[in-house]
Amino acid sequence: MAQYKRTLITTALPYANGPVHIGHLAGVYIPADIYARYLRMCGHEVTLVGGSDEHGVPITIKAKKEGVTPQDIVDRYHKIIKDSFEELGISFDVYSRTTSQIHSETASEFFKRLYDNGQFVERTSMQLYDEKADQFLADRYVTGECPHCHAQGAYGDQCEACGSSLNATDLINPRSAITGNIPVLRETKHWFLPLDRWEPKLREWILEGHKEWKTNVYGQCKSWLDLGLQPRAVSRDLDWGVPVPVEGADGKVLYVWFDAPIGYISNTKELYPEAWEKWWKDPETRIINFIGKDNIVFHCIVFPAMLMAYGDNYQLPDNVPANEFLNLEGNKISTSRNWAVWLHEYLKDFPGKQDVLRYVLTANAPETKDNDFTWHDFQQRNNSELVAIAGNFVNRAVVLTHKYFQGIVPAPAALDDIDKDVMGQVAALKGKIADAIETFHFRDALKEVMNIARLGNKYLQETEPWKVAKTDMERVKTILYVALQICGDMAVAFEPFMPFSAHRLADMLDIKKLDWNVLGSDDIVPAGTQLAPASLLFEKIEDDAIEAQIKRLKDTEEANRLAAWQPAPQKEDVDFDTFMKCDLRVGTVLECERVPKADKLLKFIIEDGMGTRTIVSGIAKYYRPEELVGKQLCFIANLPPRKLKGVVSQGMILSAENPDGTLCLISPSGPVQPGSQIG
Ligand code: B3M
Ligand code: ZN
Repeated sequence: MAQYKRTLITTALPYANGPVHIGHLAGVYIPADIYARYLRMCGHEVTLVGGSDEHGVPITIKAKKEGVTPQDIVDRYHKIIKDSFEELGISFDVYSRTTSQIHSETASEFFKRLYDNGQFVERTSMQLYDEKADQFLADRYVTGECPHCHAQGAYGDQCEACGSSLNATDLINPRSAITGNIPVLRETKHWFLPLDRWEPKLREWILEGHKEWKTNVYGQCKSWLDLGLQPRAVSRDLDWGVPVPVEGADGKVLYVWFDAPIGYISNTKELYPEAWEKWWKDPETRIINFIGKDNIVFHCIVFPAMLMAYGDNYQLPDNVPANEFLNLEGNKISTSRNWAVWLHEYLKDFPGKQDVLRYVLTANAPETKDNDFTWHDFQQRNNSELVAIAGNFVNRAVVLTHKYFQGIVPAPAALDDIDKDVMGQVAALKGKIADAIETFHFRDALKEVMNIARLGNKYLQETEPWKVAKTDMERVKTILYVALQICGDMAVAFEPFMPFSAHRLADMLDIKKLDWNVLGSDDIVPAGTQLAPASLLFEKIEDDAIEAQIKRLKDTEEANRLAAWQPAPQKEDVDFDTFMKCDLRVGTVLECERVPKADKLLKFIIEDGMGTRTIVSGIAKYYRPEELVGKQLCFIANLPPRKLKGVVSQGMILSAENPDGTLCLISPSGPVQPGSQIG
């Protein structure tokens, strides 16, 4: 890093068509924030850039569904996203939006320059068109069968089942997402960025120049490059986006993936109207893009090709540490299916517990493979790691200092081996943590941070100041002095990961500034410092809070199941004679009772016109026996008798099953003579 003067850190711009969830946080925003905070603490010049991606088809679809304008949608979600990031402590220097004027000017100018310099090819092609809606169907406006994995419901730009990126015209049996109509093909003109022209340069830059990139990133780039790059359309027929700034482009806007990465530039401009260029065009600036794995190709191939095509000394990213995905309780996180832990809701449900979420999502970050978030793991990590290890150590050190020395940090006598040893071990962790952060291994880094607290606990366990206090107060002074230095180390090392707790701890220890360079030095909390009263850094999370979250997910699952319910497909045809063999009749319930030891079964005695018969039916969960006596029901009379839990059933009562699995008995709509046939 030494050869760089400054680092520009960008974070993928979340679409403003919904709030952000834990998958976004674990994949992009928390790692980026850790990295930015760490570099700042080291005294490095850093800018952390973010913003909402407010263009693209999903936003217009949502607006249509709700009967509002796309601007209403993005205004709503931009605010939720921005506020919740802030509350979580993501330390953006700027968080802006792609509907800002500075962005549309910047994106427009970018396009215009490429256009003027002959960097595009113009192509007329056939695109899907919805005649009823009277518009072209770009990207997510079409769904259909994926040509690769044959999943249904693939989008016109991507199949979520197999992850392949698609052109709308690749879909098998395409349907308009607006009207459900079968689209037709219509001619339209678009501008394409000929990625093939940049392929040799991209190959060299990535495959030769960036072997140090994460294997998932490098590997994805390599397979794209090995397949051969094709020109990519950078415009769309849509009325939401940055208008294409050339003659004859009415009704066309820049493709969202063309304008969104330019958002990194416009946001930097907004932050530094005068000085922005040094963050983009000075080779002494290092650019790092934090993204999720589905954005790799756009950041490693398309955007760099755009920057190369623009020229003017724009710098390419130095690293693109993309993460894999985080799942939730074993299932893929999904905005449309509401299968997510939404940040703004978490902040409401767990006030003051920002650091717990930051901790759990880092400890379990999907850095090398997809990972799973579960509420039980969340609770467990809070209770047995944050509370039991970190909180407990700090509390013991501070409480004992208050007990024996009125909260004034004692001056140590000469250090024993055990004291030097623990301080040496903490100092050694500093290098490990720094290395891990600088190579984007935030999970490992956090593990080492927690090891500082583990060392502290072990040290107190071994030195037992509460026992020594009975015989040797001088020794207690040294022990608590050392323990408080370790608390100070924790405050420093916590800052990038858990800034709220770090600052609370720093306040408790009266540390004015959290500076990475003092980590592991031996006088972070000087003797004579007056400590604030001990306060708990972390609190236990009780079962009921966790159960409430799990219940919410179960309710979501149920709601999704109901929403997805479809009648069973019609059975094969039967001929009339076969149907007529089935003897369906009406009967009157004379008696009804539960079948012992079978919680589902009711036993009916039915008057069937010819006498009485016994029928056993599995509907006990939905009816009380006494409410059925006297009712008329329909049954099949000519099934062979069957023994159920020791009772012989002479037929089957007809019922229908609702989507939620509840059963409903079928009765005639008026009185019918028992034994009458149905047909
Ligand atoms: N909005 C896609 C996404 O949220 C997109 C990222 C843009 S980064 C320039 O996955
Ligand atoms: Zn597929």
